[in-house]
Amino acid sequence: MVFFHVDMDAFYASVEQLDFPEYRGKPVIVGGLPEDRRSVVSTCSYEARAFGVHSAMPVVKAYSLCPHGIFLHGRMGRYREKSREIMNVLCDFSPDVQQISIDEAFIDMTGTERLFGPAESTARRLKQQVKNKTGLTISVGIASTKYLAKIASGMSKPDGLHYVPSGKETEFMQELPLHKVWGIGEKTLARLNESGIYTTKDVFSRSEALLSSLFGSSTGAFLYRAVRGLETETFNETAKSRSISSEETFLFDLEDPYAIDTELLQLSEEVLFRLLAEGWTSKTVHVKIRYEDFTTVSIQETLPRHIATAEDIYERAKQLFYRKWQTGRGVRLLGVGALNLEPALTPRQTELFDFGDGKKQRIEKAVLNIRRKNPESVITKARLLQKAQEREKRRISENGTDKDRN
Ligand code: TTP
Ligand code: MG
Repeated sequence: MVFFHVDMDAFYASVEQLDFPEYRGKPVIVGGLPEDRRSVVSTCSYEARAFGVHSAMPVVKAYSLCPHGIFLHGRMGRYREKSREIMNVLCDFSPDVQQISIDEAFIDMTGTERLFGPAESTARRLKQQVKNKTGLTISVGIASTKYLAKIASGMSKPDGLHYVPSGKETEFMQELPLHKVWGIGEKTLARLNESGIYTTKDVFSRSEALLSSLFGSSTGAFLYRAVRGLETETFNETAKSRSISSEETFLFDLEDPYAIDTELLQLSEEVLFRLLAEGWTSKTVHVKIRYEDFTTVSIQETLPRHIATAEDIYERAKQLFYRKWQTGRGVRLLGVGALNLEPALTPRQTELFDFGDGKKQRIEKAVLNIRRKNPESVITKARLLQKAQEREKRRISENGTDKDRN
């Protein structure tokens, strides 16, 4: 197996530097203005990282470290647009692209060598194409498992390329500092240290039984496999909780139903995009709401028939949202997901066509294909624009303005 993991460099900040040449070569900090008291840094350019600024740091702290930095609110729509452009380029290299966040994806490159040549030179070409077509740089990790590819892409950021040759997996892991082992967070790291384990070699020398007795069977098994460079359960099809979701934290809390609906539509589109791309279907839609004070609630519903279109997810998500939402309360994060995934194209899915959704679904698929070839933003925008117009019409007729005019 050959996997690429692709991760954009300082993604939001790089998009700002791309769109505003005057920011290039300067410390750019995205997340909020110094006077926004409670904002946190989403990300910052590598120039700002030199001052110790990093993601999730309060903007106020970033300002004290880097007072001459360029502080910006984010432009999520634009980042999504660039994200899609990048994913389109990746889709030219393999039919099997699994996007896992706004700025990263796995590409299954197994068996493409005959077509493209050795993995490393293909990765170089991929980097060049992303640069040419989107103006942005990426870092690529190449390895025999997704897990290792993910770690490898972080090895020589920015604009990096790191290859873990087949057969060298264990060696690679054993040279990795423990805190760079993906999946070991601060808590696990502290507990490992308490048990006298400081390096990946220390983990390697412990038996799975011992690791399991110390950390529980799932963490134990994870550690045992991770340091051997074996595929962990993280991205395995079998262990996948079989759900696909998209969520978004907002720079400003949303209170306006129109803004909320627009976000729900975008999230629904992302979920459908991934369902189609990965060949899944589902009957269960899930909505997550995080309020301004971080309380988080969720609601889900299973309907008798499968999701067929983005509108389908959107309509269901909207219903769920308004059933759960405490009207008027500021929404900090929204998530939409499809749960209990089933492989698409099972005989059951033919029922879709009985509900007259076949055409819609074919359109979605066509849109998906167009998106893969062209910047899809145009289509998304057209739909969101149409929504805006519909809403405007509704508003006018609700207010009776039409009649008043006549
Ligand atoms: P990352 O890939 O973690 O960070 P990055 O692309 O900015 O920098 P690099 O990969 O070169 O280290 O996250 C991708 C984007 O996600 C990032 O540009 C902004 C957003 N993000 C947040 O909004 N909050 C966060 O805490 C993190 C980590 C990322
Ligand atoms: Mg990144």
